[in-house]
Amino acid sequence: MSHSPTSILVTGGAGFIGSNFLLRVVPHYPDVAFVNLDLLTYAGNLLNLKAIEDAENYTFVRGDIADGGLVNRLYDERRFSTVVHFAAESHVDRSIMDPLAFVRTNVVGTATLLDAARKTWMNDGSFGDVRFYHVSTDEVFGELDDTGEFSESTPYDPHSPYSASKAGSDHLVRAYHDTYGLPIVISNCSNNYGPFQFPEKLVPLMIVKAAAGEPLPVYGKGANVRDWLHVEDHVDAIDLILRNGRDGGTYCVGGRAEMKNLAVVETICDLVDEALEREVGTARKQIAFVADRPGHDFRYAIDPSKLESELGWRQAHTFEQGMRETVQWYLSNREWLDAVMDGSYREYLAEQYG
Ligand code: NAD
Ligand code: TDX
Repeated sequence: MSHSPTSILVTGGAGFIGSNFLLRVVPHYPDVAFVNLDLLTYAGNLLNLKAIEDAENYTFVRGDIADGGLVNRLYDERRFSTVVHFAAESHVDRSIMDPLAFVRTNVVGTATLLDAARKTWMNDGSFGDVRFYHVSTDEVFGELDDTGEFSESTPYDPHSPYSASKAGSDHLVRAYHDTYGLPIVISNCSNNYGPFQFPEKLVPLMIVKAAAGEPLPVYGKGANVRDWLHVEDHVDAIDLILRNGRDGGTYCVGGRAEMKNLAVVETICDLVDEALEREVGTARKQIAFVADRPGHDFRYAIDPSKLESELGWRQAHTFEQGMRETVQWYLSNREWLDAVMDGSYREYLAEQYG
């Protein structure tokens, strides 16, 4: 059953994936009204949205998804047909240092949005053409050893406070569907890379540090494996699932691009050397193996075949080309980098790496 959005609440639209989503859909659907609700934590940045900030079909509201008064008022006033829920605390290392912040935003915040949807959208005992889209992660499935892939039927087995809080939010979304009949879809995606990612995550952190000649902190032996997907391919999948995914359905999204962390870092090193016209091999000398992340999941890999066969999704970026463009983007957007690397970021880095 397809869904035709008329008015969309996007949460966390100033973050990495949310801003890439808005940059694509706001110009693409001029007849759809978009409200971006974002608290602007350290990870949210309105600079990401410069290209659409004056669009007639776009409004920004600064606020907390766990603030029931604000959320209920927005639903009442704006009569959303649709929620696309990105807002979250998203960094695993931070969740180890401050787990309760993750429970608050990821669990309580999601529950607040769901409950407002239930109350506003239920009319004479039924829901019309409305949809709550929950953006989630492959980390809810736990970790794999050397073989196998996660799919829609993989049991949940989260290990970090981040992934446990995301698993909790997924369960709540499904509970609102099963208990109240709230129309929902969920997608669980692998690691994203691309423009506008806060430089605490592996890819932008390594690009920035490689270019600056600083040590590149690789956890453990760099043997952990992640499955990489360009953020624009994720955003494409979200738009497709939002409109054409089955009610109550779950979709796994991944890039079929599994790599050991060390190989990702070495690729970035060589691309940075090339771009800065240095001798290739220079940045690799900066690699520094550091203490492992506690509870570090060994391997993630996604089988996206349901999304491919049911909805015809195909990724447009290869890892090689996507990473080359991403390195170029960070090296040529110094102004953006300087703006996001504010005091709190430096403090955090100092805390993490001394
Ligand atoms: P991000 O950290 O870059 O952005 C999160 C955004 O949410 C920020 O703009 C922040 O200001 C906002 N936010 C945080 N707490 C809030 C609150 N209480 N109220 C309102 N806004 C709040 O995250 P991201 O990487 O863009 O991830 C977006 C979503 O996608 C998350 O739900 C994450 O779990 C999921 N996801 C991310 C990846 C990835 O590789 N980055 C992969 C799969 C799934
Ligand atoms: O400095 C580092 N050194 C390092 O070796 C950092 C920041 C990371 N790593 C390792 C840890 C992981 O194995 O690189 C891998 C990727 O790390 P992150 O970029 O922190 O991502 P990850 O922990 O895999 O989680 C990401 O993908 C799933 C996102 O942050 C989540 O929001 C998403 O749900």
